[in-house]
Amino acid sequence: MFNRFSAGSVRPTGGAGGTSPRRRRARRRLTSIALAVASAVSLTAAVAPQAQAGWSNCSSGRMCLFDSTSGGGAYASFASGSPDLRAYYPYFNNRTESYWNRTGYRFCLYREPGYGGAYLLVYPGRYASSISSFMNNEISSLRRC
Ligand SMILES: [Ca+2]
Repeated sequence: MFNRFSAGSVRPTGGAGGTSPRRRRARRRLTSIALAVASAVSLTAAVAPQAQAGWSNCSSGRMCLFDSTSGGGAYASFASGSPDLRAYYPYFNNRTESYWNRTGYRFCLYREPGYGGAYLLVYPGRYASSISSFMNNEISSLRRC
């Protein structure tokens, strides 16, 4: 079941668009928890991961999500993100257990489709071998942020 995604990079989809005032307010409400999560992650993510089969699937310039911890299992990679993993990468909806941001941009990984709910803020070059239980297997959309 992993072969479909492990064969190569998945084409990114555009995720540009405006942000509604309602969404901004919702995001503000969740900022504190998101920042707390991001802080916890960044403590363990300052150095590039060791070269291993799983991590090495992630090419420079891509934001990579992995189905298992430590860069394991199936993966999907993105240049700019996806507004709805349910629609565009159905296997990966609510599947992410580790990630690596090999882009020069900050990325936000959201709990809900449409860039909704709590999010993880991932700085350029950062990775996580595992993510907090609140966000583990919950990521449903992502974009540069
Ligand atoms: Ca979700």
